[in-house]
Amino acid sequence: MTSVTSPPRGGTAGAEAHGGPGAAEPGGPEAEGALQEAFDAAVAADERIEPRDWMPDAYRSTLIRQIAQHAHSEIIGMQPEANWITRAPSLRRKAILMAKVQDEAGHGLYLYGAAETLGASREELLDKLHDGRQKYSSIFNYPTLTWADVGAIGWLVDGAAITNQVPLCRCSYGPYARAMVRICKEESFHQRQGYELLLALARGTEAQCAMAQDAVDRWWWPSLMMFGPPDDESAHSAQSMAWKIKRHSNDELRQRFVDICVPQAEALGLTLPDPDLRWNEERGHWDFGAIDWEEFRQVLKGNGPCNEQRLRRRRTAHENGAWVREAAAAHAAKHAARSAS
Ligand code: BYC
Repeated sequence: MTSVTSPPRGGTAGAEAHGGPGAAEPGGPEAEGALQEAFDAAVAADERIEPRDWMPDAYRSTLIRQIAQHAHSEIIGMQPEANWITRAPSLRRKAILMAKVQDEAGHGLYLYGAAETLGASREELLDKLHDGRQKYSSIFNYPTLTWADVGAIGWLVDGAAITNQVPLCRCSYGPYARAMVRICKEESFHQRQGYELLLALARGTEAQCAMAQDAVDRWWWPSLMMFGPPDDESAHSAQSMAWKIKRHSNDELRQRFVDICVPQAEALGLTLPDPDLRWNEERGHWDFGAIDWEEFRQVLKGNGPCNEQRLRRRRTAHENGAWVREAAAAHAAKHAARSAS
């Protein structure tokens, strides 16, 4: 998008939106109004907002909040699965799991990179994660008790993530949308590996099948919570949808996910732990039972089963990596000094 380029870098583009150069004082309230109008028109026309473009402060801070939370989820999300790398049951499973966990680190990097285009540095965002000022997804505060949890995470957690993230590929902010395209491709591989892992267990011995069922029983409800609070309690949905950051509401995406999972569970030969699950002919969707929103609130407050452990481990990893960051900075400074001389 070029029409809302801010005046310092983009000249008179904003004023032109108001009827030609000179229509408004650069930087004055009229110019600001013209920029806002051009921004609104670009969003309405489904154009992409790019880093150089003018954008309302609240749009910028909403994006930073959501992208940061997403990036944090990716790197904290490495922990529950990494717990099983040393105990994967075969070399093949170990190689696949290592690749998946590395992919999550890569997703974190794309997303921190997208947040940097909005003026939020990675250091600042990590500080906010480490001292609890920014959130990460509730789902990663649950423990991975058995090998089948790796399958359940792939099938359900990555499945929920894809359902949520595919529409984000059409997000109005260019760098976030483009990062999501690549992330979604990798997430769909992750989802398939989880499904295939669970299928192998479900078709295995009685004990393996029971382990798969137990994992699905524990991960189903927390996966539904990944989509966020119900629409009537979602603080940001309406504005984010108006800005075309989010394309669907939390409840719409949650329903879409349930509709996808029911036939998949049947194909796996596993049961979803919800006695109220039934097809609603009139709605053309699966009805499902009540979600325990008190559990969700507690997890968000830091009282989930693994909140403390996840953050402690993240802070330790960050401290242990300090020498790498220092060495990289010293290396970059040396090269900059050399090229300057
Ligand atoms: N957990 O107004 P709402 C992955 C917060 S990782 C924690 O509906 P919004 C993967 C919300 O932030 C996938 N917090 O908010 C990695 C807000 O609090 P603040 C992670 C939640 O932003 C490794 C408040 O509740 N995906 O794929 O409009 C291995 C009110 O909510 C949660 C993303 O992050 C939650 N579940 O909508 C495997 C996707 N839900 O910020 C897989 C990008 C809500 O006001 N994010 N909150 O303090 C989004 O799409 C949106 O941010 C949400 C929430 C749908 C999550």
